Amino acid sequence: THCILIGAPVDSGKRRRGCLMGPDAYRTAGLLEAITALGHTVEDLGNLAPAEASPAPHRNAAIHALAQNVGWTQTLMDAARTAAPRGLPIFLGGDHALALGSVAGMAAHAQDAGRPFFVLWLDAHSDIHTPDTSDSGNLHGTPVGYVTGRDGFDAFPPLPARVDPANICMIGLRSVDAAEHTTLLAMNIDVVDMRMIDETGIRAPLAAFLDRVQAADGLLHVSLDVDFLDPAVAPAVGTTVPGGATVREAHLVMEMLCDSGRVTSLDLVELNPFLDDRGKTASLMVDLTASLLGRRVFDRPTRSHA
Ligand code: DIR
Ligand code: MN
Ligand code: MN
Ligand code: MN
Repeated sequence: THCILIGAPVDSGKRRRGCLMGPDAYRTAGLLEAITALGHTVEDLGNLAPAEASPAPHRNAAIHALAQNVGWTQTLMDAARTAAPRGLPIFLGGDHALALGSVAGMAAHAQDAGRPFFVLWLDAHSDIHTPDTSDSGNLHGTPVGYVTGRDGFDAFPPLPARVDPANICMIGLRSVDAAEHTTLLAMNIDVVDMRMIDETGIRAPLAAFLDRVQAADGLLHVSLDVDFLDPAVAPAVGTTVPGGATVREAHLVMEMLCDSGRVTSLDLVELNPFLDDRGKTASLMVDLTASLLGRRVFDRPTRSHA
């Protein structure tokens, strides 16, 4: 696999600062070396900067840094579309607002390629707000709302391709706002909360989703929010929520994704190195990326997740 690293130091999706240091923390933690050691080639596009944008103020006065988020969305949508035909883009965040651009761009790529497009959202949060439903005004809570074509994103670039809510699976949920709850049920999105993981294990719901991707011969984008993980093992995130995925659960997800052979793009988001403990969160995210790209202790007898 040819991996294309796209530095996206987006720090405009929420008020607490520090995610702009994320891309360099991943490089410092050895991401390029880990990818190369697995036999892949890697190309680092460096850190991008947001396009200029000057949208009118949004009617929700709480919205934070609208112009920067609009600019980043354009930049990253274009970067995704350009990179995807050449390899596997890995978006080094940066906060989750980067996914307005990365996911929209990958969806456009899938449409160009005539392939169904699926999204796996690994997060404590469902991020399906619109600028109108967001109480916090933090646009990192809106990428799924944007890519599924919800109303209220007039300030943003028009969506080149809408993501079908039936093709989205969210795993790790444990902080869902009331307005999001209603929307998730109405849109019939596949939601796997922590209770379900406790009851069935993380393997069963992921295997069912991957079977659907396989049956459709789809392209799969994975969006990994640091707060998917338990804050005890991944403290470097502004929005910690107790009771997250364990190190082992997260590795199993990545190993199953690798076995599926379906992943065509990846976001690594919400790492705030300012809050890290001697780089442990950055290092864990690099190790998880390595599992996704083929690192394993021993091969399994078959490479199927079924
Ligand atoms: C939260 C989003 N529901 C909000 N929080 C996130 O502000 O609307 N944290 N995405 O990572
Ligand atoms: Mn998120
Ligand atoms: Mn989150
Ligand atoms: Mn909220």
